[in-house]
Amino acid sequence: MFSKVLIANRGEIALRVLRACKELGIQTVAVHSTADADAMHVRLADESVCIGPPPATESYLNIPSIVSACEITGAEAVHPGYGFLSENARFADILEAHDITFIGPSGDHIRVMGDKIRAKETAAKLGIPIVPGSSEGVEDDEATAALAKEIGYPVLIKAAAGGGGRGMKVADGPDDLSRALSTAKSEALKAFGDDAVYLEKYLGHPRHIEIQVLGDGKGAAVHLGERDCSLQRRHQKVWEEAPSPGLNASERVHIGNVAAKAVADMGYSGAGTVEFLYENGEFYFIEMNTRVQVEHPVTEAITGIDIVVEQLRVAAGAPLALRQDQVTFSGHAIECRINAENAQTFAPSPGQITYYHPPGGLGVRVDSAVYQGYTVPPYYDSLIGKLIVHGRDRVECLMRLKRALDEYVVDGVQTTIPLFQDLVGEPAVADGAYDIRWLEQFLAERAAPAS
Ligand code: MV4
Repeated sequence: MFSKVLIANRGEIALRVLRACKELGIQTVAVHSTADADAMHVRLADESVCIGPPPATESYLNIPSIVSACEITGAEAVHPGYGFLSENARFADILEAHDITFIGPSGDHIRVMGDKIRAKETAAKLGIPIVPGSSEGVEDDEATAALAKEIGYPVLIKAAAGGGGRGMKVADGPDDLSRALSTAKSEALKAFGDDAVYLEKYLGHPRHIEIQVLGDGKGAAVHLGERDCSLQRRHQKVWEEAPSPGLNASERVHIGNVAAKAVADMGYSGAGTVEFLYENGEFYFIEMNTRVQVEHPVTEAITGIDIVVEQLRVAAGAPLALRQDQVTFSGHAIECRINAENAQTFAPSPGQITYYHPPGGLGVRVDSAVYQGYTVPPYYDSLIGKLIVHGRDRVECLMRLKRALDEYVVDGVQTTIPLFQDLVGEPAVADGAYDIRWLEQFLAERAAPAS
């Protein structure tokens, strides 16, 4: 095992990784921007290095500064958390060239999955069902129109370098295709510096189902079941749960085994997530994430497996100690992302937390790096905490969630806690009868109620 790990992140995930390191007896190095000098991850780490000014491009995304911080402190490995450099293949390659272990998959696996066309092609070869569509990039020509006609409208144009929903354009019919293609291309060029786009059948009301996987890079892999992340606003997840209220037991076992086998065959190393859209009993691969995700605790709650500890073990060269039959599922878990935002408008609400009281009790976990007196800086994402609740079944989980939300007090900044208090009382949420369209529709109706 490593003796010293540098954590190239901030906020709750930096603390999450730090805790796993402590349990494994690993020394920790925090890095921080000048805006985060008072942050909890800096206080709790064994050592810390200031890596630049507040803008992330000059600090948390500053590769030379982070490599220097490793050399100064003698860190043997870097955990990137999520966001920032976590899916940057060049960063993984640079660390390797410096004999520093990137705690994650190889640069090549990150690169393949970062190109959404190559990701789909790879998934299809590995036996994963994909959304019907183009097998390559498309241009505005007769071949594209013919393919769209064959697949059937509506179709969706997506950026190859995209992901996260940016630059997607729907074409409802043939007259719409040329416009969708050209706007998608110009937006992709602007956002990613790459105008390659591809075409898919548009699914109207799917659920977002993702499978958590762990591979050891030596051909062994397991899945830890699915998470349902259908409740999103502007491509930001709001509420995640496991198991999905929309799947039955045989679908769950089937798609989990498909994902685990693919990851094993790829020789993938570390934690990953295989993302699907699920509609009318069918799964369609859309993307694979090659990092630990924000919502990993819901899987930890129902499996008892510490995903970050497993990432550290595998990165240190240990074979996967888990066999699929040792992964068991118990009960139900829900995560709410608590943001420092206005719960109606979602306007960011940075500032000082003047009073802070997180909830507790049986089945309640709060992953947060804030404390009373802490000032939420305006430079980064507005996540201030994740409330993860576990129950023996979904009904118990919802009861506990409602209670925990009522107990959570954050003064001085606005938070999205009131949104979750509304959501737990909504019949569609209580019944688990939602899809990827439901939340935006709910928020639109709530903002402008029909008279
Ligand atoms: C889709 C889709 C419908 N049909 N692909 C959005 C982000 C990216 N990861 C994939 N996304 C979508 N891809 C096809 N062929 C609808 C979405 C989508 C979505 C997906 C998951 C969760 C929320 C969403 C919100 C809007 C659109």
